[in-house]
Amino acid sequence: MPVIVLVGAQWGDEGKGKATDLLGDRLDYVVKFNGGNNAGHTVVIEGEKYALHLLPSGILSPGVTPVIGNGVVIDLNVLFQEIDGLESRGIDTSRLRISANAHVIASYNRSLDKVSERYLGARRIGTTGRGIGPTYADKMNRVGVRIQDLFDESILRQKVEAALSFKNQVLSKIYNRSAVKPDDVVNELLSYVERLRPYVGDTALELSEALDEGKVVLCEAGQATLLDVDHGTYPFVTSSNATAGGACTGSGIPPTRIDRVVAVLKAFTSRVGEGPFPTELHDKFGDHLREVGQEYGTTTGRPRRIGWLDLVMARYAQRINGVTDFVLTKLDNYDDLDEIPVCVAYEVNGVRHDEMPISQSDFHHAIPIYETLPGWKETISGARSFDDLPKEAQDFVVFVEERIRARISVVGVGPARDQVIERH
Ligand code: 2SA
Ligand code: GDP
Ligand code: MG
Repeated sequence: MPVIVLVGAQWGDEGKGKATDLLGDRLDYVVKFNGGNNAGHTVVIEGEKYALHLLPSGILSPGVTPVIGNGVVIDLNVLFQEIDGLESRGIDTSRLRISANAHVIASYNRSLDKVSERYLGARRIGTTGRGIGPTYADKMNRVGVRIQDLFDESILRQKVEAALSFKNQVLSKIYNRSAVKPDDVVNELLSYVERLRPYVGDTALELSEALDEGKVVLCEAGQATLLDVDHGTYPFVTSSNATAGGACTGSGIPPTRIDRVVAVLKAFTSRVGEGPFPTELHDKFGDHLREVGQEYGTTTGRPRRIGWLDLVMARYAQRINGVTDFVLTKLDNYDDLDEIPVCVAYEVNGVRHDEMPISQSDFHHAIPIYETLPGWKETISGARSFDDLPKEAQDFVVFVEERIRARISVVGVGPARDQVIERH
């Protein structure tokens, strides 16, 4: 009954899409359990680049059934654009399954995301503007619209009217926007129903039956540990649970069925949006890593903020997710550096912290304590075994592994599917 959960160990964009793709031929199901089209995974297969947002990365592996779980929020326009885009490139998307309990991102929630960011001004979160936060807020407020509601027009109308009765006050009185007409929202959502119908089902039941038959399921997180609404750098987080626990609530798979948790750790750190970032670089090294790593948002194209690898954060990710294996990505992006600083602890108000400080203010003021490792100054993208790596690169991997409480079982040395080293 193997269930593997795959999470990001930092602030996202660690290379989760590629890690999922790598496991593809050993999987039967790939389940997306949180977030929505705020996510962006880039996968390169045979020189072809695929940017996925809403669809699970497993959609690219022919033998895999991709599932959008109940914990996901769905923008239906984006869903069908993504399906059409893949179909036009010869990728079969007919296996897709969508939970009837997943929530729908209505147009008014996209508007609210954008206007609330504008009104927050300097206190903004730096969201992707996709309506993620307001849609999860509706879910918790119990005024959300679920996929199943689309199949009963009168229920759908009641739900949209209930949601808008309050929101239209906010939109018009606070944000000075014109009120949204319930009919317009209902008609837009109903226009997707017939295309949606074949994909929708009780995915929790389907997954349970698949596991009883011995199938292998991967639950793939969107965003990452430090963006988790409970365990991340709140309020500079997304609005869902991106850590391993979210895999259960967001898919209906019980905790007792999970036996591996794989975390993807990038060899340096990136972040998009606002919020604290102790190892952030504002110098030529940051610019260099952004360029060699092509660190620009897959969804919004925003330049990502860049910093050195932070092992305090990686240890935290190990603990919060119960990580059994790490995938270390983008080691090749260090090829040109003479030396590589790695953050091993923080200093806050003169006190050393080996664990994440409990208070956000302390985290804001954390000063990294670095150990500096020698670079290897050669191209490693052709390495396919650990022994192919130069001694300094091997030492870097071992140094990291000794400080993160779990083995590094895969090392990424380039964006392509085969540019990896499997270690154990
Ligand atoms: P939101 O839109 O409410 O989820 O934004 C809240 C915070 O979560 C961050 N966030 C992300 N961080 C990194 N990558 C993400 N996905 C895209 C990508 C980002 C892009 O893979 O490149 O294209 O800009 C992602 N999604 C959400 C966000 O920056 C806020 O800090
Ligand atoms: P995700 O959101 O975690 O799936 O990551 P993104 O796709 O947003 O960003 C990761 C980027 O790194 C993608 O463009 C990948 O093709 C690329 N990538 C993944 N692993 C490696 C690696 O080991 N080396 C290099 N150079 N690029 C990688
Ligand atoms: Mg991404």
